[in-house]
Amino acid sequence: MRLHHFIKMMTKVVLIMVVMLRCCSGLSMNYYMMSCPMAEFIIKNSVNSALRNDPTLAAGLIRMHFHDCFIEGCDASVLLDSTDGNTAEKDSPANLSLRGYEVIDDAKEQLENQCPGIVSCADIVAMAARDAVFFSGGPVYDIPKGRKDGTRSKIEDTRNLPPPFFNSTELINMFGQKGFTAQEMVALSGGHTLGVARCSAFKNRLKNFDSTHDVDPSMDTQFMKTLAKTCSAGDDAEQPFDTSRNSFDNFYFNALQRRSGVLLSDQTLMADPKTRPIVNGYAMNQAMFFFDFQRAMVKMGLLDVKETGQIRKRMAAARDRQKSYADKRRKPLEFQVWVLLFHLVFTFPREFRSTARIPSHFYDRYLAEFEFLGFPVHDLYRFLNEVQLFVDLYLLKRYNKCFIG
Ligand code: HEM
Ligand SMILES: *[C@@H]1O[C@H](CO)[C@@H](O)[C@H](O)[C@H]1NC(C)=O
Ligand SMILES: CC(=O)N[C@H]1CO[C@H](CO)[C@@H](O)[C@@H]1O
Repeated sequence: MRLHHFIKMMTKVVLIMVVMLRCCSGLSMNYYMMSCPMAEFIIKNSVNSALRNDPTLAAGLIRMHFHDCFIEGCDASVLLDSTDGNTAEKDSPANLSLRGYEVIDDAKEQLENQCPGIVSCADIVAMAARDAVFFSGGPVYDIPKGRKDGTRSKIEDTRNLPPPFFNSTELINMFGQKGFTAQEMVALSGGHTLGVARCSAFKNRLKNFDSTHDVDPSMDTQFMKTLAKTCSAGDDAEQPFDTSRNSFDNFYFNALQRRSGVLLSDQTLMADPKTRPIVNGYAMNQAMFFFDFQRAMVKMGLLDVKETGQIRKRMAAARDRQKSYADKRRKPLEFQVWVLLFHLVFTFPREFRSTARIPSHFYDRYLAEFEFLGFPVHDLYRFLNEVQLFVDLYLLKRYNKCFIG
């Protein structure tokens, strides 16, 4: 009996999940599984709807995560506002073009309604970056959750960010200090497959470059003209890093091969024999870039994470430490049933999936992302009895309307 078999299998999965939850402190893939099972969905939904309106925000979200992690670890300090006598990271010149705060705020607001005080801003930033990568056509990957938010945000700390005029050696050193290999540094630089740089970040390459060259010799002459044209519109004029600024692909590395990298810190990766083979590899093999990028992002997302600390209520204000979150409000059961339903749909064995007539593009796209929800076993049985397990398209559509559309 297939149904019987399925229930038995699911019970096992749930048991394993419950054991996994008990075993580890600190960060984990399933960190919010019990305390805020909708966290992943809510964030993905905020990101997707914002990016559908403005796909250029994907770049902003990814860059935000990078800056957050490189300064004081991934602790959402990048989101803190300046106060009297303290100029925050946000307002440093290096951060002037960080964008996407509103997306994070929107997700946070919804999360506070669902499960107050549970999901940290640092985790939201990390998950939003991951979702932005996927939305733009990049790799899908899971990240550990459980970061806590920091309270320190100082403009001086932004000195830890690499400046656009760094050469390959300096970049390798700087990323090396954070524990990254040259290969990981190149893969992460591939984040520049999205977005733009403003003229102020590269105009030094166009005039009075160094004592022997007026123009950066590592740059293609035709591309030099393109950059010069962009800059004729002023310091804030934007130059896309590659030919597809909203699409996560390996065109950035192809541009470097054509000596058409926008920043000196981009082109130097091709100019330096230490990093050139990596650039060529990624330019030739997008899958390899995706694989390395995704792994390096997970690693970056773990930089100096704080496992003790606070969950900020709002992005801009550090939470009052005295306040207790012991009385975490649980979501209504009905809501959780919907979540479970959704998870079941995507964790169905293949035969069940076809029985349920779920369009295949649906689970192909999402399957990788749905971890099974941990529920006490008796709840699962009750649930299975209640809905009879048959999830038809009608239900799926209703679900979509609530949470995805
Ligand atoms: C290797 C050292 C890096 C340097 C020197 C660097 C520098 C810069 C600079 C100067 C800009 C343009 C800012 C502006 O003019 O407004 C920029 C944009 C950007 N950076 Fe980086 N970056 C580096 C690494 C990274 C990494 C590791 C990521 C993420 C994985 C990243 C993601 C981005 C994105 C997505 C943008 C475009 C932002 C937008 O269009 O709004 N960068 N970067
Ligand atoms: C990179 O920059 C450093 C510091 O400015 C310099 O000493 C070094 O020679 C440069 N390396 C290359 C390969 O240009
Ligand atoms: C948070 C924020 O956006 N800070 C600064 C970033 O850059 C803009 C545009 O220059 C400034 O207006 C912001 O103060």
